[in-house]
Amino acid sequence: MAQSGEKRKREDNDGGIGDSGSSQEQPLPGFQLHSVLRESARDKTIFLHGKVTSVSHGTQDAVVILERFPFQAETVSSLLTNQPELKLQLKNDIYSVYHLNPPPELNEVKTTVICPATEKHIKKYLHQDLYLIHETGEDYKTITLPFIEAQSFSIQWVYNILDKKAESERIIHEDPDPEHGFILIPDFKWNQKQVEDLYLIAICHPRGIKSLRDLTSDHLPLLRNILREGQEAILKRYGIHGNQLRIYLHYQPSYYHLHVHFTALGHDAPGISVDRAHLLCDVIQNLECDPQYYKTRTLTYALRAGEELLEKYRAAGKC
Ligand code: DD3
Repeated sequence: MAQSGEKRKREDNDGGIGDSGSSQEQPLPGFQLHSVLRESARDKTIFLHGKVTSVSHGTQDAVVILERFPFQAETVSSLLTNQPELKLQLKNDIYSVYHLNPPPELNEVKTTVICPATEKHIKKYLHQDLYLIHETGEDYKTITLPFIEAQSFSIQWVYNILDKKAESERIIHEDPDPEHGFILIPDFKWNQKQVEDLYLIAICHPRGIKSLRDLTSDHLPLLRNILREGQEAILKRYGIHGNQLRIYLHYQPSYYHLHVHFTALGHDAPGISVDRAHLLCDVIQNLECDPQYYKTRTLTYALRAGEELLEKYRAAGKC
């Protein structure tokens, strides 16, 4: 049902985001819902698997993520001052509940589209039970690394950002040094309308550093640079100090090119739990104490049922 990894890679290499004029005119031609992959009432999000059909591409799988935007202080009062239509739901003493229909410009829904979506994209968003892995340095070499090398997940979008072929107008800060440099850019998850849910990523210029596991004391200048310059750039642009930021790496990451997450401390961004997030300041200190820290330590993280890597650990009798 899903496009092959081959096909996906070829399309990515054509240039990636923002270059295909036709898909911008009609991003989801003839969308038909196949299934709801996941939903969260708390996060006001729903993840859909659907099919789109066009003359040029035939029928393709699509993953569509719908999400309600947070309210913004600048626009929220106009919801109430411009004679809103309020439908009374309940009144009791001084307490009442209404349903308000916002004007269209204050009622937008963030819509993230992955198309063509591969089997892996679809699986990724399917709700599944989680299982904890305790990955030793040896497990990494014999199980995880071969899995990473065999998988066909394209990181063309990362290279598009580094090569200024996509999102170049969104760059907040760049240190162009090929060894210690990086690009700081708002993550897809952030609409940049309010700093309460600020979310930026620092993507490092050097290529081939897959994850935390590849880091040694050789990378300390790069990591210190990302920490310092990233904080400075965010203070300058958004007025948020380093002590109000959560700066961390994921293990496992969603994509195997070293990147660092910068999120607002007050925002419970996805992936900030102890089973995934590693504070950059701790990573730096661990490497200062032991240059081989991340080569040798057991790292613990959760995987979803049905994920290929979990199956590999099961087959090796490791969980
Ligand atoms: C991704 C992890 C990847 C769905 C979604 C996001 N920030 C990105 C392409 C461009 C980007 C990101 C995969 C993919 Cl929603 C599947 O993330 C991106 N550009 N996280 C930015 N700025």
